[in-house]
Amino acid sequence: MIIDILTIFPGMFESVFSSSILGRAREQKLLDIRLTDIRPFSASKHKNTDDYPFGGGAGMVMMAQPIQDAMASVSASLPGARRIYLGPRGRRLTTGVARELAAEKSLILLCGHYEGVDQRALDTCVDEEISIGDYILTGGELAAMVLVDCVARFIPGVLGSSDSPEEESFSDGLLEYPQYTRPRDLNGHTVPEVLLSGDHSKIRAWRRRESLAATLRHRPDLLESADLSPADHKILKELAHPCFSES
Ligand code: 4G4
Repeated sequence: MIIDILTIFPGMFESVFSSSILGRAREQKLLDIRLTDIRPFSASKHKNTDDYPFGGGAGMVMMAQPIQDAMASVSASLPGARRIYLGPRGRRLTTGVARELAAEKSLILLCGHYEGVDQRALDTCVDEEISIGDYILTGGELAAMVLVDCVARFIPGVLGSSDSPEEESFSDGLLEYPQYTRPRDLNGHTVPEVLLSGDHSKIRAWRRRESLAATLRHRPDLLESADLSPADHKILKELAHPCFSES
């Protein structure tokens, strides 16, 4: 997959995209991340990318011209790419959206700054707006990094073959069960016995119960759309009314 990011701060992305799983995915050519600096596309003498808002008010607005020209240049090399603007008005980024975007051959991400982007650039250069959550950032760059990280996990081969994105939190709509590694005893804090038992069906059942318990406790709203079996519903009933369950 090719992702081209249009930004006035290309330097912000270096370490995030070179580390860990994203760095490996790029080395393996599973992911080609390109950074396009918008500033050189400015037609103004001093390569400005922002200007005062018509109608007055505080702050600056990103000019349409540099964005339109940068987008035209990048689009020419990536015909058919989905052009996404990261902004607080957008459709919320979820696991489902990430899975959908991971199926694309290429994406172009536009990062806004200041008070936002001249509406005419958005009208002519962008297919959709996506938001990573209900809060305001100083720029779209961090949102673009979050989107790339989240989407990359669904590109086949990016996670090791034994590690599936579909086994993580949210893919069945539940929160993750607790994880432990060595030592077995950390200053008296021990690992749950069942995980040392070697009984894999018992371990699976314990983990499912822990996922259900964590979801009920921390995000009960998720249970409404979660993928639940009759056995799961029985466990949830026990968890909600502990005094009625055996043992
Ligand atoms: C668009 C309009 C994304 C983009 C205004 C970007 C939050 C998100 C920006 C701005 C962003 C999000 C500078 C306010 C850049 N903030 N929730 N900031 N601002 O995905």
